[in-house]
Amino acid sequence: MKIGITCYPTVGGSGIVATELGKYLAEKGHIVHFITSGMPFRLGKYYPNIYFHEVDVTSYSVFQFPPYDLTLASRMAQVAKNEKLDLLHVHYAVPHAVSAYLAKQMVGDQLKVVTTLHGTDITVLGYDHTLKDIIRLGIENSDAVTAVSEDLITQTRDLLQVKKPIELVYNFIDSREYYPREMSRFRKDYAPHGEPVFIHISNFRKVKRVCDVVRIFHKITQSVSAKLLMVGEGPEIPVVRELADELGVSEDITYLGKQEDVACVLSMADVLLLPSEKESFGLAALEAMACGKPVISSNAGGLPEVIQDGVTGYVLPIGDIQGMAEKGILLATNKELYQSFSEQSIKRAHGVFSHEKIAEQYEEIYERVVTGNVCSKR
Ligand code: GMT
Repeated sequence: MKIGITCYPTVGGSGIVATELGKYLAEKGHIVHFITSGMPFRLGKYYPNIYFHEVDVTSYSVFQFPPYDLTLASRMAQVAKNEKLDLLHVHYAVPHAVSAYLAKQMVGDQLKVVTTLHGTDITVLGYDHTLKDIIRLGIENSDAVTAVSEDLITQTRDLLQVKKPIELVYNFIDSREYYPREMSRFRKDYAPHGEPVFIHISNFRKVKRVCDVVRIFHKITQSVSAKLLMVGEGPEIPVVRELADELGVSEDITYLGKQEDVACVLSMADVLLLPSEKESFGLAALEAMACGKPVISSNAGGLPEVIQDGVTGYVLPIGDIQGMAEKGILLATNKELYQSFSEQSIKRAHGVFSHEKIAEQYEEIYERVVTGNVCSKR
């Protein structure tokens, strides 16, 4: 099939999933055209069957704001016509599903549109009355719509009252990349006395409740000597640093910034802390599990669908700092329990969320919309 993919190309779960999906589909013989505002960050080198079309937004003196959505729609239509695309798979309803709808108007109904909802397009923007109707338009006019968790499907229905069937397709990890790596030599730099190492990975936005991470870690260190690795960059970093100073744990925290080789970084740690306020899926949790690292998380959004409470980690109410710290201490001090959680994490991540399995689900959806058999599974 000839597939156009649009996503946000910067670091972020949705961009990662879209790019990895495109790479794997190309490996399977599909022709994949990325139509994005910049080179997706996991697509830096040459891959056969993959093409990149940059959306270069025109600036013109009368425009107060550059018209990204319209430029994207035109570019989608151009690429679809030139390359005879069968479908556009867009990640994020706003504006990508809306631009794809416009592109379809220009190209004709033979161009099919599959929209994947990732989270904040619904759980944050869905509350915005100025955007609600246009998000609904994008969803209702897609030929198929998927969401990355059951929770996100429910939220989309509740917030936007969409009638369109929404299918569940979980996110995935490439099992050939996400597995436990031998990193003990490097781990020593951060935990020289064999201390347990906690890790947090995110874009350090408010919804991630990164200050909870520091508070949980602080409570843990009151019982066990431990270390914390902070991975990623974002607006909350200065706040977090200040809090860590206040609580006297700065010496035990290392900020690694953005990292490309997440599997290696995760392999230097023991437990991932993810106490988010909103998390439609929690790709970082899945990546950690795939590398054998249990996760202590909040029960936000789709996290309980990814982490099996009491088996591959612990899922506690949002803001339960004390409870999360207690579970951290438990995993740091009970070797047998930790071993079992670690093994179960690998088994679940590579079993339920493997790239082969999830890519097949997308291929079935593509096949269905392209051949015209649009009956949905839900
Ligand atoms: O988590 C973020 O802030 C980034 C955002 C994105 O645009 O990539 O993540 C969303 O999509 C990911 C991929 O489906 C999910 O794993 C994240 O849970 C989701 N984030 C939120 O719902 C806050």
